[in-house]
Amino acid sequence: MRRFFDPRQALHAPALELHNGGFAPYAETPARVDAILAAIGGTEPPPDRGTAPILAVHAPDYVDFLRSAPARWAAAGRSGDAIPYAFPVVGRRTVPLDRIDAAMGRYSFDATTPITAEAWTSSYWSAQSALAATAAVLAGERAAFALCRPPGHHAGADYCGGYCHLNAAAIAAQAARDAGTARVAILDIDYHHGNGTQDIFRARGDIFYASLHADPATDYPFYWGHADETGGGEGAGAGATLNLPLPHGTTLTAFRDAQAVALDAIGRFAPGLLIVSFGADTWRGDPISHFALETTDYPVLARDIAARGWPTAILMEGGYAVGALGDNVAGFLGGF
Ligand code: SP5
Ligand code: ZN
Repeated sequence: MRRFFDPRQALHAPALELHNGGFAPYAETPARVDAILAAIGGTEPPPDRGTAPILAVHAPDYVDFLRSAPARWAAAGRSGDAIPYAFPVVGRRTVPLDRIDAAMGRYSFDATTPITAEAWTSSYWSAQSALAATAAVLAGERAAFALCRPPGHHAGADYCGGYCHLNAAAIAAQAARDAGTARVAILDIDYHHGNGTQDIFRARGDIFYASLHADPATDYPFYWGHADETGGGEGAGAGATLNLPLPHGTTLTAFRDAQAVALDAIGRFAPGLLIVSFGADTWRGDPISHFALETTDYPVLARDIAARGWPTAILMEGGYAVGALGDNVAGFLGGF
């Protein structure tokens, strides 16, 4: 399987994140990259397809903000990573975003996603890796992998959050549509609900989004991913979103059954391309998650997906147990 990654994706390295009322070491560390690379062997750098495929998904003002926020933070006299602290939730309205803190809150949905000086560069190349894997599949490869780090599925069209700045899966799905694939399905098996991906496509009927994740009644991101969110907007998106929340302690049997439900729904949609948002934070020892999958479960899950026969681009999302991450990712790719 071809595998894509650019070394610039490892530059983004926030020091701390807000966690349970204090600052804790940032879980989405570039050490994740080293662990995965050591386990899967060599990768190819993606070609540079520029900002057009990113702007096909993300708002231009949001992209401008991501690129300029670190300099604005420094110009305000701050050291360290840019982190928001005030959000326009109450009385949401349009205001001038001249002060960096107003802009930070406007374009973020949480305070766990610093915008470092390298956030744009790393996220840009993460998106390029996703585009390269998708292009390889559209050109005839059975499957391809993009080591998308930073991850993407929490980022919306105009907001960051959940360690994500650009939504690589959404950018890849839209690029496939623009290349002529009529129907694209996204299967999201990260521990967390992919709220950004859902938001970006929720009103559309041409891109199906199915997600298995920890029940948002107990887990981040709380405000999305409930079973009654089935897609919407004016008509076309109704029924093109499928959320399958799962309880803490979920093991292979229940996860595999839920994945089969998602795959059956995707089968009825009949996609020309499948994009898998793959998170290894479903592993039993993940430091921020509460499922109980074993390393030996990942090849099983991957084989179930591969058996459906759809051309498939596999994109990395979460997974924070660095010591087990390489085996879990290599196992999934090997099983596929
Ligand atoms: C892509 C992805 O998996 N994003 C997950 C974002 C989860 N953020 C909320 C959980 C915060 C846990 N913070 C732990 C800090 C430990 N040092
Ligand atoms: Zn996750």
